[in-house]
Amino acid sequence: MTVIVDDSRLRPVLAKVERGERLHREEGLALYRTSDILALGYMANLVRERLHGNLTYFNVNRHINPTDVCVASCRLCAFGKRVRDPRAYTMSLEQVWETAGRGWSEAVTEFHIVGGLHPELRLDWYCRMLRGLKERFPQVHLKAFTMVEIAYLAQRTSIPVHETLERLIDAGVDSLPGGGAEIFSERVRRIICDHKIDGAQWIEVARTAHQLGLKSNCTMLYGHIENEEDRVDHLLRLRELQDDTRGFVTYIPLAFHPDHTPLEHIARTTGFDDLKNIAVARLMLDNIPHIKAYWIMMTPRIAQIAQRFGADDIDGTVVEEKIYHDAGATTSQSLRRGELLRLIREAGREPVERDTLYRPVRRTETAFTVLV
Ligand code: V47
Repeated sequence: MTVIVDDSRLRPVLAKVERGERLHREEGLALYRTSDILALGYMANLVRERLHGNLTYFNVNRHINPTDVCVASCRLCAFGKRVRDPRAYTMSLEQVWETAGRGWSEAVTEFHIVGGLHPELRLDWYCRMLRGLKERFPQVHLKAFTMVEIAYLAQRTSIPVHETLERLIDAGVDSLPGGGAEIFSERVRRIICDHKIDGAQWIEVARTAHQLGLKSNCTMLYGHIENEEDRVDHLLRLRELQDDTRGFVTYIPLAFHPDHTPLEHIARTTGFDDLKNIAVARLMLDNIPHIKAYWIMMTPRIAQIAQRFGADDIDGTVVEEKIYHDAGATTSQSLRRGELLRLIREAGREPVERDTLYRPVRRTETAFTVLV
């Protein structure tokens, strides 16, 4: 087949992709710097279909954000509030458990639980929350707490990170979500999230989690003040850790949403850049199995097209989303399972309902079985 690659800098990259060879820093930069979006899509789709054929994965999940109180005050964020802010909320344990049960009749297979860095909630409170969820919803996978929350809990409790993680695992954490990584460049972090753990610490918490047997996701926040070098370096640091631990399951590029943040003057990302970030990720992260086009963040329309640009996952039903909607997301807060099926089928892909660890799920309206 003749493939037209308009940008001549991409020809040697295409040859490597066809041979299944690892791409390096300079090639990552060339991928980010090109406008030849169709060549990027072609190459990323080649890798995606090699790994996953025609399948696109989704899940039936529910987000729970127990508190928006946060000591970090990151400029990138519209969700976190100071503890004395009258708009701030913190759920009681009963409210967390009640929220978990609210939503669709369709049984969820995953709770995605993240929140702010609350100065008064201790490890013990989180452990009781997890135990209460496991008692009430024993079949549901708990994907809970970013590396940033874990580092903060460990520091507040003066317990090492590995012991903090062991206690959370004992209380019911099954895996970790990918948020909070932002972008590892220290120059950029000083501006967008200066009170957060740095990139090296994020990587070390992830390494410890993986060594304890936990799987996790990983992310990169793009579309603010970072440049192409920052993006490529971020991907390479994730790839390097993955070479060591094999603990990452899915990578999710996250487009910066500026509304109601101190960085409101920054323009929103375009569909072009969103698709480019999916494609470059698929090409550079050769050791991370899945690339997710998070429909809440990139809209269902672009998430559908992303299934031809390197993504093999679209995320799930979500039910209630706060972090992106506080920052101006105009997407709906939830999609029904049937709507996800339609989006995937229209994109010409075969939908597979998965659990958090990508085991296929068989279901009726109100119950499910994970096929192992
Ligand atoms: O941790 C915060 C980022 C993350 C903004 O692991 C912002 O399966 C854009 O991590 N604009 C939350 N991004 C989302 C997230 C996620 C989503 C879906 C699936 C998974 C998974 C993880 O969003 C935060 C932060 O990194 N964020 N504020 C903002 N204004």
